[in-house]
Amino acid sequence: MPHRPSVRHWDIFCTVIDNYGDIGVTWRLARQLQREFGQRVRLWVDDLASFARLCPGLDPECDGQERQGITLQRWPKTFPDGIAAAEVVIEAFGCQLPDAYLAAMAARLVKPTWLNLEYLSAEDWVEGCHGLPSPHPRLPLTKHFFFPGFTERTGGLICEAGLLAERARWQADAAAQAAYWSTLGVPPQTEDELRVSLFSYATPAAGELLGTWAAGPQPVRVLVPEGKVLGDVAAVFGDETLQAGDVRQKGRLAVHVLPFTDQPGYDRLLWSCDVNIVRGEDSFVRAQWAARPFLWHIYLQEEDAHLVKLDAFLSHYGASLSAPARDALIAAFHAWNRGQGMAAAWAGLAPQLDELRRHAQGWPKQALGSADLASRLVQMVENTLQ
Ligand code: TRH
Repeated sequence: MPHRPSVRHWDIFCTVIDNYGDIGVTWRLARQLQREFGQRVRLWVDDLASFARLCPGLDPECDGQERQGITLQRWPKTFPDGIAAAEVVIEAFGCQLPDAYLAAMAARLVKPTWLNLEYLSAEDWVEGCHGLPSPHPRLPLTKHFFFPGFTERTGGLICEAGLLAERARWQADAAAQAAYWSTLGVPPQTEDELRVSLFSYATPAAGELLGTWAAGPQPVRVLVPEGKVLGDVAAVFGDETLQAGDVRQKGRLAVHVLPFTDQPGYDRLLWSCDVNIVRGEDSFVRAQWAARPFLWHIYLQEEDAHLVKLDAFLSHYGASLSAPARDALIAAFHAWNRGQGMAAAWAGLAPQLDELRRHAQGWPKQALGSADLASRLVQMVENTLQ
């Protein structure tokens, strides 16, 4: 029988820099810690309006509220005095904890386990940095780095218990998928149609690929959740803008703009498409759990650091592919992230989709390894806080 961890109070701090990745990851993790490990979690967020997009029902005007078993707390510019520190403190993605809260941590008899949850990377150096301590210069506190990753010597990847089985059931259930498409106002998939979800940053690669599909031999239906790429999609049809509910057709291409949903809703979209185009960190991981071929629009970093990160992932993901499939995948990831060359890249990728589909099915178990991120995190906390 698996060991049940002690119930502890956790405070997770998250600043919304831009987009939804930081809040997407912390909200997902908070829910998993509560549901699967019985932990008591309070999530501090500086931008509740952004958070409300992926947590319907959240009131952005309300400073403190309970949603799905998690206490959601506005993280105000001036942090209130008198807040007691939790036993476990997660500082997400290097956000700076408020001084008043650090003082509360230092005042605890048993100092909290303090972790900096870092961004996901498949780069080799992550293994050497995962778990490293960083003592506070003044206070009797030590922060440890927690690096998500794709190997046993990292913090692993966020994946809820039972998710892969639930996804497999969904993908085997044609009736559930038909009902799903119908609620979105999307027609049933015809036998020869390719169905693609598109959630990327703005890029000319999107227009180029959609144009290729419009002029191509196969019907392609693209589902686009409202977001940054809509301008590029609109331009393909000569429109200024598009919004949720809009449907456009050009040649063999049909495009449906979908409303932004909650995270389980987005998972269903990924599970229901043949190919997914994703971005950032969290949707990138969810596309892998969807077990379908995907393209990753990586978040841009200074000095092209993101390209190193992109290639590190490709070398893991592509390791067991045949040379033609690997080359085609690398060319397509690069073209998308360069913002050009998608027509040629797609011509190379399309004949490899069967192999990529088979590969995508085996990948989740390999990527997860012995344990998911929340399990590794709880174990690390158990090891430090007896
Ligand atoms: O929004 P992002 O671009 O976030 C990025 C990255 O995390 C990046 O690494 C970080 O530095 C930057 O933010 C600040 O992409 P990401 O990570 O995929 O997050 C999107 C979240 O939105 C994810 O949790 C899935 C969720 N989502 C929904 O809940 N509903 C939807 O309809 C869609 C399309 C997404």
